[in-house]
This record gives sequence, C-alpha cells and structure tokens, in this order.
Amino acid sequence: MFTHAITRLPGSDYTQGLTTSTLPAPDLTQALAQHQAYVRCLCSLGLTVEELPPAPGFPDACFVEDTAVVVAETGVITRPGAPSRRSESQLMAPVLGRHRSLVQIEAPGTLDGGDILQVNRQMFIGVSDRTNEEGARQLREILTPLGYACHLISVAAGLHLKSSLNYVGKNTMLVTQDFAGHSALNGFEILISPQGEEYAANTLLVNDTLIMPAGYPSTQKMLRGLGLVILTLETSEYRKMDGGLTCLSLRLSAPLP
Ligand code: CIR
Repeated sequence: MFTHAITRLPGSDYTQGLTTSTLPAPDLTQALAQHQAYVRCLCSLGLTVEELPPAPGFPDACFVEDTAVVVAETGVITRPGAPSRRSESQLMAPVLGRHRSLVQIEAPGTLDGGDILQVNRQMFIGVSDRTNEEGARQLREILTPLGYACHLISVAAGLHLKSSLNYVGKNTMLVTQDFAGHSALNGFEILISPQGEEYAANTLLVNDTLIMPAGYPSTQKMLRGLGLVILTLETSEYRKMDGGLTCLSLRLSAPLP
C-alpha cells in the first residue's frame, strides 16, 4: 500500500531533455498543468506527495522514477544509463535518505528505475539500453536476500521495461505484443495493448486504482472489462519526451522497521 510519493517539477529547460520521439517539442505550460493534475490525482488517492523544485541543468529530472528503486526494506540509488542523467540520482539520495536506508548501484553498472517492475515479492528487471547486465546483477544481489524473486527481461523495444509492461492488478500484466510470450510472465494473465495504443501499456497502479493515459479508448475498454477502477490523466507533453505515468513519481509504502 503506497502512502507517499516523491515528484519533481519540470524546469524551464524541460524541452532540452532526451527523446527519441518525432512529435513536436513539448509545451512547458501544458506540461506543468499535466504535472499538477498528476500530483492532485496521487493526493486524491490518499498519498502524501513531496514535490521537489526543478533541478536546473537536468532537463529530464522530473522523471524521478529513474533515480531510485524503493522497496519497503531499502532504497537503491541508481546509476542512470544516460550520462546526462547520472547526477540526478545524487540529487535524490538525500531526499530518499529521509525515508529509507540507502544502497547504491556502482560503476560499471547502470540502472534506470523505469526498468524495474515490482509485483508483491517479485521483481522484473529489464536489461535495456539504459540498464546493463551489471546493474541488473547488482540489483538482484541487493534484493534477493530481502526475499524478492528477481526475473531478468531483455528490453529490445521501447525505452524502458515499464514503457511496455506493467502490472494492472487482478494477477494481470498489460504488455505490448513484444513481451506477450515472455516466460518470466508465466502465471499471470496477459492483456496486450492494441496496435497503435502501445503507449497505453505505461499505466500506474496506485493501491487499487489504475491510472492510465488519456486518449487510448481500446485499451481503456479492455481494462474496464477486468472490473478495475480506472482514472485517466493527460500525458501528451511527457510522451513527447519518452515519459509517462510511472516515470513522474517514486512511490513509497510505509517503511519496514
Ligand atoms: C529519458 O530519455 O531518460 C527521459 N526523456 C524519459 C525518461 C522516462 N522514464 C521512465 O519512463 N521511467
């Protein structure tokens, strides 16, 4: 059960961040409005949201999810795969250090939080352009003794694992076609985001509510069929920078004593 979230406002240099998108550059005013709606939504679900100020010089810093992996027992400060983002995790360390004891991914390991999906005591670790084998190995060494079963998944499509694969509740994974047959997902029901709606696979489950991006009607219809409580949020200005719902926050449950 999440009780707390950490977010960071996009700064005036937001449009200078990394992206592979061919969409037009984002509009900062709209991005701020979408961020505000996102934070309001988390608050409405009962979370206390700690909103950090923009980090000048780090245009991708609003994508805080990539800077850490947080479980009830510990916080893992990552070493982001993109050199321009590497110092973002050092900005997060003192903030997360108020909630968890910290460990750190060390060079030559690289790891982005967007590649890590937690489902109860299972951890799915994407090995991607941003998270290398060594980063994945280090995370597994940290989490296995804590009782987490770690599954490595190679990410050949999309930026991060969670760009394409997310848990939506009811023992069900929402995935893009590329991940549908992966053996690490055995035991889960699989829903495939319809062609043309791949971006909608980036959904965010907060306690019993599923937040999904606005504008993906076929995916929404499919998820409603599961009887899920669904909220939608506009994410257009984050999509333009390869971001979405999961990457805009770090979610924390109550720490273990
Ligand atoms: C980047 O390329 O690193 C950012 N523009 C987007 C990061 C999105 N993060 C995420 O999905 N966890």
